[in-house]
Amino acid sequence: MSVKDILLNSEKKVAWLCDPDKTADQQLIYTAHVAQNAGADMVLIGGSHLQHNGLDHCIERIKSACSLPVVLFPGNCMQISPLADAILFLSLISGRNADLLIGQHVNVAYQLHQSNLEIIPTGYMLIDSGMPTSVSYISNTMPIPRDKTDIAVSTALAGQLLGMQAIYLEAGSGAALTVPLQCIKSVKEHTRLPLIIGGGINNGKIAKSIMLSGADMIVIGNAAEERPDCLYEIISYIKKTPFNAEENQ
Ligand code: 1GP
Repeated sequence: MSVKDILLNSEKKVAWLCDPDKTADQQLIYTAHVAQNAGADMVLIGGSHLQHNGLDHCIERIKSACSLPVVLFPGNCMQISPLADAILFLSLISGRNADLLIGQHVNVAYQLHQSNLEIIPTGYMLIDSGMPTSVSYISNTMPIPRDKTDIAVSTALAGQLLGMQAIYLEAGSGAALTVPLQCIKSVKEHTRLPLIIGGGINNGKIAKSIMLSGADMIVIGNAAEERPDCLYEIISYIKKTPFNAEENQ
């Protein structure tokens, strides 16, 4: 099954986000086992700022430990590896930094075109989480204010009209405040693309409310890095929940 098919199916999905800088080999292999056994749907790999060039090595380790699809989640055009299965080809549509809207993409377009990677054009949107995050600093962009749901909806719609195949609402790695539920609800109501939510999701209760608000997939990074077994708790909470949007009102 392609990654796009997984994103489009009607199930609620969970991705483990692996930061190749922060995960030692043993923990990487352990977390990959846990992700698979807990019922995660895919592994994302990348980050807004990597200090080491360990991407290939990391993907090899993950693939030796689990059979989940590995999807690149690149912070820049250096984070490309042919060993992955797919790439979220992110355009930072909430920002006005031309390099992250189209510039980095031009740098890798030919390489991607020649590769076997499945390409998933994704509208990437930063939502303010109450304090500066690595991704807002590194990208040199301002996130969309938390209460400006109308701007988030218009931005996501613009992404859809431009031909994106998924929308990712990002609060930032380790965010104290996740993407507001009202923002998730409104973007979901007004668009028809798979909706991915990440940043600060660290327990089953939060994960469930985000799913009930309309997320199709949530991304768990920091929490799994600190305590890999939390994936069991979060995923079982989600997979056993009958998702009825009215429950969250
Ligand atoms: C960050 O959305 C991801 O890009 C995941 O965030 O590390 O806070 O889970 P966390």
